[in-house]
Amino acid sequence: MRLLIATTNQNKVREIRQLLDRIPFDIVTLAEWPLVAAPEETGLTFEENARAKALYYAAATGELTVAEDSGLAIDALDGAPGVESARFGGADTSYPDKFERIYEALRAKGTSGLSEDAGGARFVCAVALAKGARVLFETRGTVEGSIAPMPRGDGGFGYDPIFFYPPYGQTLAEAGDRKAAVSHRGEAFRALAAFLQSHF
Ligand code: ITT
Repeated sequence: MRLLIATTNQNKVREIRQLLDRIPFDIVTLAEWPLVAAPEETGLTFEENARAKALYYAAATGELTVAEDSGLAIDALDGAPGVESARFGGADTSYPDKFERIYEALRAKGTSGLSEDAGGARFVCAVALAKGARVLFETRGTVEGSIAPMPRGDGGFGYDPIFFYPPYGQTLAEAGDRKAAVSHRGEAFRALAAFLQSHF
């Protein structure tokens, strides 16, 4: 059986491959379909976007397809950047600039940006599995944490340097291989792996 990991984000591909390394599927990626353009992401929720991406790529390729939509939700910013995480501050804005915008927004809310002041934050990962025009399975993973007072660490990707995970006493960018055990993506893709193993 083949399974298409339908994402344009190579950091996601790397993490998802590791999370699915025990399932007996041939993992394929969008590299096999260079002419298939990425769809617009217009959903208001992670779930809507994950379903839309899975159905779009399943229709375009004919493959059993998994897609995910993920992002960082900060309580003090009413859930921002949320579904806009990848595009926050503009598609070409670097992550250090995105971090600075987040610290600015937290200061504007009257918080210092420190964990206790800013309240909680979480990473969310909504996963959808599709074949043809049908969604076969959906799941969501989350990891709870807070915003670190300053970026730390150079592992992971995206917002990991500012996401402080209290049980580790580190940001997820400092957690190295320990990220997968607790991450939003880890939780969601372990549930997907269990579904695939029991249904295929
Ligand atoms: P695809 O839609 O092609 O999958 P994308 O990167 O555009 O790729 P999303 O719209 O789901 O995907 O945006 C996810 C963004 O959320 C990602 O680019 C990061 O900014 C952030 N993000 C998601 N998971 C993360 C993680 O594990 N660590 C840090 N940041 C993460």
